[in-house]
Amino acid sequence: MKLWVYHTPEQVPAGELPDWAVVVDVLRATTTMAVALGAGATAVQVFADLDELMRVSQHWPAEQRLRVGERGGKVVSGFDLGNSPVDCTPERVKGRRLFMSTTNGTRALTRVQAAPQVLTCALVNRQAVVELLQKQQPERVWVVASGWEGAFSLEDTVCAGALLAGLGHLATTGNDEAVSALALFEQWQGRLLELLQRASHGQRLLGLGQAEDLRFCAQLDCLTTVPRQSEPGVLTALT
Ligand code: 3SL
Repeated sequence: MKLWVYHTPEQVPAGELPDWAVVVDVLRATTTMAVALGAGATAVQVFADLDELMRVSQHWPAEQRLRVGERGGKVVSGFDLGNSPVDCTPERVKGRRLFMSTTNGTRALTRVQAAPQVLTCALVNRQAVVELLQKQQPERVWVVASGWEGAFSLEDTVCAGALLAGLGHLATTGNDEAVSALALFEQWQGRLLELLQRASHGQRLLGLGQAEDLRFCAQLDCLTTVPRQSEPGVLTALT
């Protein structure tokens, strides 16, 4: 198995696809997806565009849907939730489909949605994703970090490194970004919360009063749910 790491969806090579794509947005979209599906949400449907989300979700029964919208770290006005994993309690999400649009994470998913297999990964479900990769052994895997508006992010890169560390000798690195992601994880693995607090998007979220979200997202391997694309743009739980 060979892993390539891309720091942003824009870096992903045009006109090519891997066997598997693993999308990462530790703060906070892919953490929230793992929590919501683990808590009984029926699916998470992602949209790059808010108007399209409203258009599609209005055909869904109101009691079976939740609209999740985030821009700039804040809840989109009129939406039910704003991409905080701690809001996704079973009481709130069980039996419902989440219609979700976030600044970067949902865009990264849209970029690779044509790949034969698409998963999402965060620190919280890293080991579950490692185990799935160990079992299925795809040849070419792209780890696509969401970054922030086209720029590198520490939190997504450390998660890509955690994935490589978990795979150990089963995976070889396909590009320099993969080598440096592994080095970042090796350097910070005992201080993940501190790294998230230093990251620019971590700082942005702290400024918005989201310290609890950072603590939650910094936990390694505490969930067993793997969100997997079951149809284009729709993720369901693999447990
Ligand atoms: O960029 C994204 O997709 C979001 O996860 C950002 S936030 O953490 O919800 O602000």
